[in-house]
Amino acid sequence: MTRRGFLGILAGAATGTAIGVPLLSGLRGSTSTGTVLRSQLPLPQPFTLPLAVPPVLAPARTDTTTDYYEITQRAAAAEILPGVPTTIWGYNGTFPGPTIVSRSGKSTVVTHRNELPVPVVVHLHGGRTPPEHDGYPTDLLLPSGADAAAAAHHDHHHLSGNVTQGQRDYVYPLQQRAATLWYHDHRMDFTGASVWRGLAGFHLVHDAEEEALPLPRGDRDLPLMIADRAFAADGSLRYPSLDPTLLTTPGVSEPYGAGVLGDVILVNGVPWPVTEVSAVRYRLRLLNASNARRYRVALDPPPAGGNGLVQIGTDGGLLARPVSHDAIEVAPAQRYDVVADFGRYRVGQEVTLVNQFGDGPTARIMRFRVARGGSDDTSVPDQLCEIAPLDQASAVVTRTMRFRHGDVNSMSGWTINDQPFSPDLINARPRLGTTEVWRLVSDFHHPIHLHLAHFQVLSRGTSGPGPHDHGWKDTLDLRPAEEAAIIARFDGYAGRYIFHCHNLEHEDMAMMGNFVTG
Ligand SMILES: [Cu+2]
Repeated sequence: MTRRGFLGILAGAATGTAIGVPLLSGLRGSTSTGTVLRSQLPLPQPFTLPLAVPPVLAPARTDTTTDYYEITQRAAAAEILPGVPTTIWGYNGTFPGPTIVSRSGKSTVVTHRNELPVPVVVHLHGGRTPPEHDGYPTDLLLPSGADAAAAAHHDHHHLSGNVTQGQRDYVYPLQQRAATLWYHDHRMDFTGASVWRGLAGFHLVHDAEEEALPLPRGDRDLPLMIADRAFAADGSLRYPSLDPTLLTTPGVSEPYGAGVLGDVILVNGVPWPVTEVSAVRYRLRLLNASNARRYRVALDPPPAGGNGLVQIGTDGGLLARPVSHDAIEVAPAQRYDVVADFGRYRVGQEVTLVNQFGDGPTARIMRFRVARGGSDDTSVPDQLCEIAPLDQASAVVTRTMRFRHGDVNSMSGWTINDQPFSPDLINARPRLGTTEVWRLVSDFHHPIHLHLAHFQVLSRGTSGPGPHDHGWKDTLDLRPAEEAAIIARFDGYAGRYIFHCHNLEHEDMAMMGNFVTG
C-alpha cells in the first residue's frame, strides 16, 4: 500500500490529538462534519460590501471547432477584508478565477501556466473529460522556472502520474448538456489547502435547448460561489496545514481532520456581500465551493406564499421540471440553479440569503436590495427538458462503497471499503456503455463525487430520492449513517478516473477510489 496519503495523518497523530471517538460522535449530530477555525482579526459588517461577479474570460483565439483559453496560476494580493491585504493563489491571480463560458459540443482548450511555488492539477468538476485531461491527482503540472526543481525533488519519488512542467493544455470536448460546472485544484494530498487559497472558478456550458427557454439571462443570471474561509491576524487565509509550504507533509492539524470550517462566508470572494436587484426574476447559480461546510439556503423573509427558490437545475444541468423549495441543502461541490422572483417583494425591501445550518455570522450569506421595479418577460416553464429515468432493471451490477473514518496502520484517516486511496487500487471496472447501481454507505457527512459519470439518485434509506436529489447529479449529499443508491451510466471515455468524498480534508486524507472504464 502507498503511505503517501497518510504522511499527514501520521504527523497529526504525532503532534496533536488524533481524531477520537468522542469528537466524531459530536460531529454526527451537527449539520457539517468538521471543526470551525476562527478568524483572528475584526470582520466586516455583513451586507456592506458590493457583490462581485467574476469576469468572463475572453478566448485567446477561436476557430470553428475549438475555443482556446490561457490561464496563469499565480499568487496575488487581494483585498477581501476592507483595508487588509490577503495573498491568494488564483487563476489569473483572482479568487474566484475568471468564468469560462463554453458552448455544448464545442471543444474548449485551456492552457494552464503554473507560476505558483507548488505543483498543481486542474479538474473540471462535472465535465465529461478524457482521462488524461481530467486532472488525475498525480498528473502534476510542476511550476515553471526556478521552483520547479525543488517541487520535483519533493515529489518525484511518489509519482505514478503524467507529470509536465511549466504549462500544459487541458482539452475539454464538452459533449454534454448545458450546466454549471466549476474548475478547481485537485493535487494529491493538498487539494483542501490549495482550493482554500483560491484555486476555484466557474465554467458554464450553454446549449440551444436551454437558450430556447424564457429563463432569466444576461445580468439576471448570477453565478454565486459560496465558500467559507478564516483569516489570520496578518490578513492571510488561515488554514491548519501541517506544512504551510504545501510541498512536503500533507494533512492538517487536529482537530481539523474531520473538515475545516471557516467563520467568514464569502460569495464570489466577498464577505457577506450586498447587491441591488430589480423586482424581477433572477437565475442564481448556487455553488458550494467550501471545503467541508454544508448550507441550508433560504430567502429571509420568504416571499408571501413561500417557495421562494424555484430550482431549475443541478450539477448536470436542467431538471425535467422545476421544483419549488423554501430552502435548499447544498453540500460541498454541489450546484443548484434556482430562480428567485424579486417581483414577489416590494421595491425597497431587503432580502437576505441565509444559511439555516449556520449560527451567528455563518447563518448569513448575502443580501439583495430590491432597488427598482422592472418589466419581466421571463418565466419558468412547467417542462424544462426531457430526462429519461435510468431503469434499475438495466443495471448490470450493484456495487457497495462504504465511506468511513478508519484506523489505517493505527492512524486516523478516511477510507472507502476500509482502504485508503492508492493510484493502483481499482475499486470498480465499469464496462463502457453500461449502467450500474452503487450503494453508498456513510458514517458521517460525505459528499460523494464521481468523475466522468453523472448519475440519478434512486433512494435514501428506505425512502425514495430526497427533495434536493432531482435531476442529473455528480455529487451526492450523503448524510451520517445513511445508505443511498445511485444509478450511473458509464460512457464517453475509457480509462482511469477517481471518485471521492468532496469534503476536501477527507479527500486529502485518502477518501478516494479509482474506477476504470473500458
Ligand atoms: Cu467525507
